Amino acid sequence: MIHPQRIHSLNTFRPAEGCVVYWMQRDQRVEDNWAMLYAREQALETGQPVQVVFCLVPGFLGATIRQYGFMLRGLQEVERLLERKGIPFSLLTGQPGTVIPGYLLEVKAGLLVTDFNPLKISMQWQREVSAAIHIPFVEVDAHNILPCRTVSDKLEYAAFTLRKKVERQLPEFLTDFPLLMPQSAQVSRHPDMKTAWDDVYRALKVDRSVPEVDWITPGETAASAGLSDFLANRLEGYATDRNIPEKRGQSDLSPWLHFGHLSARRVAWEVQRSKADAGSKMAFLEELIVRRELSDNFCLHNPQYDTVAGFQPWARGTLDKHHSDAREFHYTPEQFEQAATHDDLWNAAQREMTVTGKMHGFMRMYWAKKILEWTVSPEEAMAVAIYLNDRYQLDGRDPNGYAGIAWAIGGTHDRPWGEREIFGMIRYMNYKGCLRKFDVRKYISLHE
Ligand code: FAD
Ligand code: FO1
Repeated sequence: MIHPQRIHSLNTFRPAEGCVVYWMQRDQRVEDNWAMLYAREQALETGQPVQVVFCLVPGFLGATIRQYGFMLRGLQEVERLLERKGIPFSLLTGQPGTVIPGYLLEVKAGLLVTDFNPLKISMQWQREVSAAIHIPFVEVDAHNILPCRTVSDKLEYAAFTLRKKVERQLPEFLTDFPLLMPQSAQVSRHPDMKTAWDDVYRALKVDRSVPEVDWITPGETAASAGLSDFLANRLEGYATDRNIPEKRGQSDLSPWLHFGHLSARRVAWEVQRSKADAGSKMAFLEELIVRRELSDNFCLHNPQYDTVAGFQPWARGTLDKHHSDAREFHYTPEQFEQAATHDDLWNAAQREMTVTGKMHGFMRMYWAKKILEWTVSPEEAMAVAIYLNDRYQLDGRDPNGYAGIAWAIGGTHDRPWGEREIFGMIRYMNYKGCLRKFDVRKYISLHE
């Protein structure tokens, strides 16, 4: 049932007696989750119970209460939905390398399953846990439609090289999900065994100066409703509307995709079957499948994905050549953060992000490219863009963000363009270009 190419063994221990534990990280949902289905399947095969654990790590990549609040409410629903399936859920707090091994001993686990995440921090957690356990440890790619480790075995330079591989393999992987089989309530959990979510929320050591947002509800039930709303109202016309920042032409699915409340495969499955115009379906699937999976490929095969060192040689060369070009404007991280530049369009995009937690996709390109233009070096530009993106975006701290910022500032997955000041041959974008493309005044008025 689970495609073998989704499964990646992290050690060579043979299965031992004991329960199956799914250490949930990136794919924070019960249904449509290949890692959950694999853990359940292994439990059925060995006649053992399965249970789920999530390790709450304070200070994850600079996340604030905006992201942790969203995530914790989504996890509360995970616990509720698992309860209905007779599958226990436990929330641990601390560094995974410290708390997971002890937990596995306590519950006498015989197999540990986790989901796939190409970010360095998650790979580090995986290594630390792996070094401290003596039971089989298996990673399942529950995030990508085509498993990242096998759709390509190398760093892809552009969408077109990955697209060919995606098109060839898609039919094999874009299959439907089976429902998660309930298990007879193992340990009928004592009510006070349930997670004290309010206490967890209050006790969490996290920056609370970035307010939570209320335009989107976390969790897999709300995500599924959000998908239906997009399919019914915004997929038609997506091909043209998605690049008009003053319109709500995008799906607004990224926060749920980032936290795994929604499976990309579910989205692709429903989009393929929708009656919307073919151009919009194709444009959307290109973003959802090729662009998104290209980001995972970028982070898996290029550990320097968040630095200038991760740029292609041609890009590093051209930016070096223009390293000391005069900058007409220069802003400090605080001025950027307060949307205090000379550019009213850039300021509006920054405010959209700080207020709503989600900047329009088209504006993210302009936003990041101007940071390159108004800082003293590409190194400073990367640091400022990643800091602001991951502090304010609900969908931040994601491979899509590191790939998107590297695209904008370092031409990753792009080609060389005509050479100019500061940018060298990195694609340039400017205010005049925006005026030609959309109603700048309208967009600015929406984000005063
Ligand atoms: P839609 O247009 O509805 O697209 C649907 C889905 O397709 C998205 O949720 C996403 O999973 C995928 N997708 C769309 N565009 C891209 C893209 N360019 N690259 C990769 N996947 C894509 N995306 C994030 O998830 N987190 C980030 O932190 C992030 N930072 C970015 C920073 C910059 C500088 C740039 C240029 C892009 C960034 N993106 C990021 C990619 C993209 O802008 C967002 O995924 C998209 O705007 C999310 O909104 P949506 O779900 O409504 O998009
Ligand atoms: N993953 C965890 O396993 N534990 C956490 O405490 C955690 C916090 C967190 C906060 C913000 C955020 O955007 C992501 C967070 N993640 C956490 C990771 C997330 O679920 C994904 O694994 C990564 O963002 C990779 O996409």
